[in-house]
Amino acid sequence: MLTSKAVTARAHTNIALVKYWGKANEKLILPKSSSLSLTLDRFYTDTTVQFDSTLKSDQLLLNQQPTPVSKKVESVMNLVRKLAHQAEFAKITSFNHVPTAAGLASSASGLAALALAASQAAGLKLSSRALSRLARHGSGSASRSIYGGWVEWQKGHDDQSSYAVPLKNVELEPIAMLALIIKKTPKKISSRVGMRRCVKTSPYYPAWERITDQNLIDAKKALYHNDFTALGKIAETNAMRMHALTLSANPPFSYFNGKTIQIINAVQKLRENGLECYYTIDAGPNVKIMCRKNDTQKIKKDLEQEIQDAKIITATTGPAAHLL
Ligand code: 2P0
Repeated sequence: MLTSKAVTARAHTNIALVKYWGKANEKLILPKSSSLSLTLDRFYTDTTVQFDSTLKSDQLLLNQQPTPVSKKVESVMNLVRKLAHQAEFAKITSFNHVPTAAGLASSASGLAALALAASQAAGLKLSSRALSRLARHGSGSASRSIYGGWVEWQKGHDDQSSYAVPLKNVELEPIAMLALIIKKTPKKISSRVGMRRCVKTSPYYPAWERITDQNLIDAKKALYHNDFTALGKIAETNAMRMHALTLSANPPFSYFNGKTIQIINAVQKLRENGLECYYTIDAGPNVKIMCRKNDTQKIKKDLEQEIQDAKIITATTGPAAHLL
């Protein structure tokens, strides 16, 4: 047979509240510390993989555009070929249901969807844990997008022991995550390069490792004790301390722009007015705001008044990666 069957998988993106920012092993993508995230319903990637023995290399169509195969995609595909003992290349068709101007990370959903679709198309039936490890080889944060809901990526110490696990029986009340999509400013420094620079040059990195380990313990406690306030405070300080690493790197850099700062101030004002919400920011200028589900409309309305031309998308808990 020249071609395998075509398999399509969907994986959702995730937002880390205790963030991954640094590798202990760059080749295997082992993180310096464990991280914790929520998988989101509104942002996802659909990816179809079909192996074809007539192809001379992997072919990628991303959002209907022929696109060069990135190192991240290549890592996952090569590992699938190794595990399946096969040499065929594949046609990969991927569509990101993440607003293009969003600057929201699509590598988590993209590489998780690829891991599931490619492994299935190659005839492998991997466990969720093995899938999480496979996705990790593409992109660290993709290891968490194999699961729905609250997820912990356990850093481990080698290829076998570094994978994500779903957090079961979480008691936290329903929350929403408002994604504020602000004008896209081109990202000059990728996450991969940015975190490497922080590990190598920020004198605060050892403090980050220490505080992140403690943040993870406390965030899980908050999840199991339904303590929204504690979780929000941890998320906010953890995000700001990650960004303090970029400011203290050499040469220094920042993912913030003016709008980012404006939104941070707006969140502080909302809290002063009695509407409890907390922000978190990844490797880009966009801000995500966490609030109780019941407060969503009020907070959205206030933010729309406060921040001009920001598009706000309300997300909540999303499902595990699955086949379509
Ligand atoms: C996270 N980020 O925990 C952190 C917080 C961005 C800020 O994981 O080099 O694309 O492929 O492992 O996963 C983004 O980095 O990096 C990321 P690689 P990745 O979500």
